[in-house]
Amino acid sequence: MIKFVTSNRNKFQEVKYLMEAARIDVEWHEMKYEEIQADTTEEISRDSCAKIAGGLDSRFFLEDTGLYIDPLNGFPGPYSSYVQRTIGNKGILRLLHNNGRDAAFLTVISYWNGKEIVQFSGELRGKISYTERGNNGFGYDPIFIPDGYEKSLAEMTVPEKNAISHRSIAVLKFIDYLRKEDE
Ligand code: ITT
Repeated sequence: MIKFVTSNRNKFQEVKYLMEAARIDVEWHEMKYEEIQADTTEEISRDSCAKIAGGLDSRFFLEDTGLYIDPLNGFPGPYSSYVQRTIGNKGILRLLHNNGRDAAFLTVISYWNGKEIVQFSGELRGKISYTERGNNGFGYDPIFIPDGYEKSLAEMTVPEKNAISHRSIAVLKFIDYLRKEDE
């Protein structure tokens, strides 16, 4: 069994779907933790993991995700959580108005195996839409259209999002690692 530390039910749902398919038993450790302000998603993810390691008696992982918008020089990136809570998707659309729309999601998983932290990352490139679309998913999903698709992530089901997402790319690398670790 492995614990996933997150306060976000949707993240857990997406990850559980992938791990169950790989026959890995994952348990939701529902917990909100303080995140440092740092320049990269990698640093934030590692710092959070290091702070929690020692407090949990089993192996666990967590992940930090950021939305990086090219015409805003990568903003909100490591501030994605704060920006979603404050100006939200409507605020992002207002900020962009007629600018370019290229963007990427980046997920960095940090896994504490009892001795050290190992990281796995995944990226999804796409475009910020002109309006919010769809009722599925969470966070920035209604304004993100993956490259090669017409639908926003919020117009996709969990399996559709999982077939391409930043989170699933990172999780599949992690699953691969866990398999080798257990050999
Ligand atoms: P944790 O407890 O796991 O930290 P969180 O929701 O605070 O949950 P993050 O800090 O990683 O997670 O997320 C930063 C912001 O990006 C937050 O507002 C999320 O809603 C949003 N976000 C994360 N993953 C996303 C995804 O796959 N699609 C859309 N928005 C996402």
